[in-house]
Amino acid sequence: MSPGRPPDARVRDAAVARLGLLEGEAFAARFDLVRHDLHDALALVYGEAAGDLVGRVVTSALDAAAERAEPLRVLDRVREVDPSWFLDGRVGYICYADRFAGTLAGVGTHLDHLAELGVGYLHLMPLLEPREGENDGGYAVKDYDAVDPRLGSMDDLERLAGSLHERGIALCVDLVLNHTAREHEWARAALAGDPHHRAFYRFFPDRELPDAYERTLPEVFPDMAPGSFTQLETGEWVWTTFHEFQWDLDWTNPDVFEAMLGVLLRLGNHGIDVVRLDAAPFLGKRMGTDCQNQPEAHALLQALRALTRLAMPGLVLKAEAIVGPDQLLPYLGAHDHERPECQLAYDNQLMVMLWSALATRDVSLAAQSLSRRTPAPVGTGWVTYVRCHDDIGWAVGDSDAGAIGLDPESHRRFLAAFYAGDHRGSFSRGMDFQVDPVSGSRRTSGMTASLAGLESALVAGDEAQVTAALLRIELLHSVVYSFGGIPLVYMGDEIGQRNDAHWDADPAHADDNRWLHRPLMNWEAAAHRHDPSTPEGQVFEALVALGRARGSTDSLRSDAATRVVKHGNHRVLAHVREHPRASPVLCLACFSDEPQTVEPWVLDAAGVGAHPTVLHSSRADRTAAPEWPLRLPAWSFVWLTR
Ligand code: OTU
Repeated sequence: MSPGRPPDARVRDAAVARLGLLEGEAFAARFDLVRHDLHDALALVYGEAAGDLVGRVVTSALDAAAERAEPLRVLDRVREVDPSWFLDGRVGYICYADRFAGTLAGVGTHLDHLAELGVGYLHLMPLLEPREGENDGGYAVKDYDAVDPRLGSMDDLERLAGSLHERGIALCVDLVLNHTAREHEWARAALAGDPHHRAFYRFFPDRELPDAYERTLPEVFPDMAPGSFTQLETGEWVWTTFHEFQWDLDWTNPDVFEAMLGVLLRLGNHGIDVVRLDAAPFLGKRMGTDCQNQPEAHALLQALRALTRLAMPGLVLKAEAIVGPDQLLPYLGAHDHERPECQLAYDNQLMVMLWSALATRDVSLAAQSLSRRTPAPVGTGWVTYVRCHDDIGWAVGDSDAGAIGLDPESHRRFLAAFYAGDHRGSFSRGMDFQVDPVSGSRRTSGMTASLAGLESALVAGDEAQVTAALLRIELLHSVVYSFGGIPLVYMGDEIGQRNDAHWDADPAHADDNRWLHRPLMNWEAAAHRHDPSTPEGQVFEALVALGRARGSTDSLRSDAATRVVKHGNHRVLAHVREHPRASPVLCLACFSDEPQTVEPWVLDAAGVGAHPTVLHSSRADRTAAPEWPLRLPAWSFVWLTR
């Protein structure tokens, strides 16, 4: 198209007729912005069929815009003015609605708890209606248009979103794009032989193609769900990347795109602010590859983004892609072709690096890998976290390890052994997850407090170790709160909750030890959160204070710039945060059982002046005017500013 061509008159007329002059013109202007991206992205996947598909999906977007409730349109307006609205100083929180509060209505009764922590972003784990029995923590959805009846109804969800919005809290909900439960009506129709719905999934008459694909497919759950295909009673095979009851959708079928777009737009209109797109890397499959991060997966996400921008510009898409840093950045739209994609993605690398530094008392690997990263594009950002509902995969990059003289494979083995508690001198009480019988690789399950040594210290009644563990928990959060991105607190971590000793009591959970770290919220323990003589009180107070300090300066906003500073002490992680509206903040985190010294020349590199003041510091040391060389107590941190 030539520059200066007038906006598409047909779309404009239709939009003005449906939405009125103001909103219709705005819709047409947005269409003008996204139409090439939309067409090109769809053409990459659907070829010539993309032309007609664009017409149909733009109509769906217009329908969704017309159905959008007024309070949500108000949010859209405000967020179009400030598209980085979610990248401010807010703190995030993740929980399972049922394990946190029984039901969605129950969640609404605990908003004060969240407000105390400064939460402005609430991620509720999968809440759409799952299959009965084993359902992978809700990631096997039977009906995308219904809430799990045990949690409540769609009306309850809308009501909760409304009360959250009144408090300025954005609601994030999961949408599983890659697969449905085999009990979903599409899958049932496919099983019954309906050709339209058979084309929603990937069936194979025999093992020929599955074998060919499996030559290059890694296994996600090698222990509890080996292989990527499942044989049906009819003898044929269906693609199941995860469990046998999770059938992968065939996104090369435009009907799948339209159906899932409908699901996404309806969720947005129920008042969801952020949609977590589960297993995003898996949407495109190509023979001879690992079937992750393929160009089709990106094109599909770009098309979904173009359409949500069109219909509901206030909606944020978050990619759940637990992949290496080089594969990750494209999910935020940093491609050669620069088409906008998701606005948020998980910073898995930071999490792994923190646990690595904690076990080794050495930040060299963290500083090496975190310093060579490309910043997130403007208007996008990370979610940072100490723990989440999944296991920790020991993703240590070969070249980063090599750069500091570590053997990557033995370091990965060390970390898995350390956190499973198999290593002499380990304070951790985690468990191995998915030991791969072929490669021997192991991942780790466990709550933050148990991995950081609080569980072992309390059991041993070792006061000094309890203190050290509490400091380690605070230290880990200090980095997650200050590194850039929305810091996500994982339910229970705010009170130092330990592993669920009875995680395998429910037969549907028994072969998945990720339930070790998916406990019921211990509200009895949480009642002590204001009592500084308890572990609960100490962790909670630490997180409240971190949230407050974070919110006190634009330099700690999620989208402020981050720079890792290399300095003389390999036990202290140093990074600077910078924002044009505020003084820079230098964050120092001491990963050592011994006090550490930091030389004054780090101040020059950081640009915080020769006599910085303390913005916030660890409970281990509340000195207001530090002397140089700076002495940092064991497992402590300090945030310095001009
Ligand atoms: C996600 O994780 C969820 O977080 C898991 O809880 C689900 O079991 C899974 O999807 C299936 O729905 O492989 O080990 O790059 O790492 O999608 C967890 C993304 C997983 C994958 C991720 C997946």
